[in-house]
Order: sequence, then structure tokens, then C-alpha cells
Amino acid sequence: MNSAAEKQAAGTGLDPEKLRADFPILAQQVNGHRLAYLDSAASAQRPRVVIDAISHYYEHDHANVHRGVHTLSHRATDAYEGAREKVRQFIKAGSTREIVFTRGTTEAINLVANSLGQTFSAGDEIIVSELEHHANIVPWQMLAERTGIRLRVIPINDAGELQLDVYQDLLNERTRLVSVTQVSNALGTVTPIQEILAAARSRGILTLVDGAQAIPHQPIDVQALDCDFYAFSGHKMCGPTGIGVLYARESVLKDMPPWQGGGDMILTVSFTGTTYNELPYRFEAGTPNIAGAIGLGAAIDYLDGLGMAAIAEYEQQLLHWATERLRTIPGLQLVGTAPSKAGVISFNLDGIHAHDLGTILDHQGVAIRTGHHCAMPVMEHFGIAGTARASLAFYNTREDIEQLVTALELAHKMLG
Ligand code: 7TS
Repeated sequence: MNSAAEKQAAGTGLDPEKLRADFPILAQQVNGHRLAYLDSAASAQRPRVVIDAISHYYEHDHANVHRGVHTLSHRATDAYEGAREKVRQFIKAGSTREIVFTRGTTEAINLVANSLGQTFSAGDEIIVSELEHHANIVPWQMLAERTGIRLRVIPINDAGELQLDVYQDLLNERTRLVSVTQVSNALGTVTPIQEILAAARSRGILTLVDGAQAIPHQPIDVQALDCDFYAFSGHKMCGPTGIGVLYARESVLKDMPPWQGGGDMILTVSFTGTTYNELPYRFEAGTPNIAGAIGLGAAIDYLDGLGMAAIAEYEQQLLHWATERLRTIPGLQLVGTAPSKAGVISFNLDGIHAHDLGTILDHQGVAIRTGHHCAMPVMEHFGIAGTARASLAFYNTREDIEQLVTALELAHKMLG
């Protein structure tokens, strides 16, 4: 596949071959083969500009933030707060007071469960879906154990779509929060998030969107979504690990009790009483991941430069093309066949354990993830232990897909 043809086929202005060269890690051989990295849903790769931004920060500007009067502390603070503003613009939030840096999606959801959750009591209900990653299940189960709240679950059908009629029936006067993913990490299903949010909102129920698998693949506008919380991770969108974001509507966040206590989240401390800092610092106790935020800011600049709409269009083309190619492989069953999908193809190959498949593919330079993908209820729905999952990013090319197809055909010959 030559890059000119791909560019023409894509019609998006993106040249994936050229973009691939922005990612130093993709230039290597793995087990004697060109690397076909098809595991971006687990973690995406970083372009050189992100790596350089982090190195530059440590080489020139590092000091602690919000504390020192000296030059380096000012520079570090400006860069850290500059990254917060980049995040605000990227998700179209109204104010940086609504942007809380966290370790990732998991910590963002735990923050809501442990802070907002303090205001819930026995008998209150939280609605999640059968599609959720464990990060959007377990914090609520832990809260349920502590407080006696009840978890209600929107079921999926055999295509991997949410059953919205059941959702409508689950909503009631005890529902305090609806917390649902925008894109399933295990199946790739894009959920009808606008409809889900609107139904909750019309009843005055708070909403949280797990955006971990959506934000790398499409433009996000939290004001248009009109959600109360939006959680995502830097490492899935070409940023560093250990940094993520909780967007929280200011009118909701301002009344939430603090969660972690410590430095930076307080205004005054004495043994007769402590007063808390303003938003968003009240929710950022301790020295934050400064380099991580700066790296995330650089990733946002990079993605903005490509254009999220162009990324979405290109990835949709690649997803459809890859799905058709995989359908030609004898004995391959796709798991998750919703018409609206993003970035993920889950499948099993007759008679071959997903882990064995992953190992054979790795020997051919093809990196995919196998197993339950931290979404065990989804696997339970389909009565399977796990799947093989190829996940896509804009730096993937048709050549990556051909390499996957060739390796699967080999696996089928060896073990099928
Ligand atoms: N929510 C979704 C939808 C996810 O896909 C993930 C991670 C998380 C939450 C948790 O994100 P973290 O950055 O806090 O770990 N998903 C995956 C995956 O699919 N394979 O590895 C991690």
C-alpha cells in the first residue's frame, strides 16, 4: 500500500505513513518483523514532540508549582497551568476551574465516587452499563459496600449495544448518578451518549461520562454533551502515563467535599480548623504530575494540529476496511458488531485460545491485547473468557492491517 494511495483513499488530509514517522518507537523491528502496533486502546504511543516537551521541561524548567517565588517555580507553574488551559480548550470546557488533573480515568472516577459519593445514602441508586471497564464499576461497588447505595446496570444486546428501553425503565426518583462509557474498550461500541445524558438531565440526575476510549478518536465538547463529569487518561491520547483529567461542571464541583487532603488543596491549616483552596486546587492534593501535564499539553497541541475530525474520519475508514479484511479469515468470529464503533475490533479464532493467538501474532511483530480487557461483565454476556483485540490509532496504516491478516492466516494454519 503506498502512502499516496492511502492518502487519496482517506481523503482526510492525513498522511498516516508520514504520521507514523512522528513516533520513534514505531520504527523498530520486533521479533525480526516490522512493528504493527495495534494496541492503542490499552495505551497509545507518543510522538517525538511529546517526548521532547517532557525532556525540555526537566532540562530547563523543573521546580515545584504554586509555591516558589523563584524563576524556575514560576516557569513550572506557567507550564502546568498552561497545560490545564490546553485541556480546557480541547474539551471546550467553560473554565479551568472545571479541569482537575488526576492520575488517569481510574483516579478521576474514584475521585467522584469518594467525594460526591459522600453525599449519597442507603437506597440511592447509580446507573452504569454492562459495557463498562472495571474502573467504572468497582469504585461504585466499593461505595455501595460503605453506604448501601444500589448499582443498576443497563444491559447490552448481542451486537454489544446498550438497551436504551431498559435504561429508561431504570431511571427513577432514587437515581443519583448515571455513569456510562462513551466508547467500549472491549468491543468498540459507541454508545448513544447524548440520548443517555439527556434522559438523566431532564430528571435532574447527575451524569458522568467515561471518555477514556472516546477522546482519542473524535472531537469532544463537554458543554454540548452537557454532562456533569467527563473522565479521561493522557496515555490513551498520545500523552504520558500517570496523568489524566476529571472535567467537572463548576456548579457541581464547588459543593463537593474534598477527597484527598494535603498540601496545595488548602488555604489555611490549624488545629482548630482548616480551610480549603479554590477550584480546581481543592481536588489536587500534593505535588502534582507536572511533567505529565506538560506532556499532555504537548499531545493536545499535536492532536489539534492534525484535527480530531480528520482523525475520526481516517480511523473510521481504516476500521471498516480492517473489519472487512478480518471477515475473510476462516473461523474468525467478531465479538461486538454494533454499527457505530470506534477504534476497536474484538474477535476469536476457532479453536485457538486468545492468549496463544496473541503470542503467535507477537512473533510476527503484531502487538494486540488478549483477555477480558478489564471488562469481565462484557465477556460474561457473550459466554467467553476473553477475546483478541486489535485497536487502532491514526498512525496505523493498511500495512499494519495486512500484517495482522497474514499473521492470523498463519495462526489458523498452525492451530486452527
Ligand atoms: N475506562 C475505559 C473505557 C478504559 O478503556 C480504561 C482503560 C479505563 C477506564 C481506565 O483507564 P486508566 O488509564 O485509568 O487505566 N482501558 C484499558 C484497556 O482497554 N486495555 O488496557 C487498559
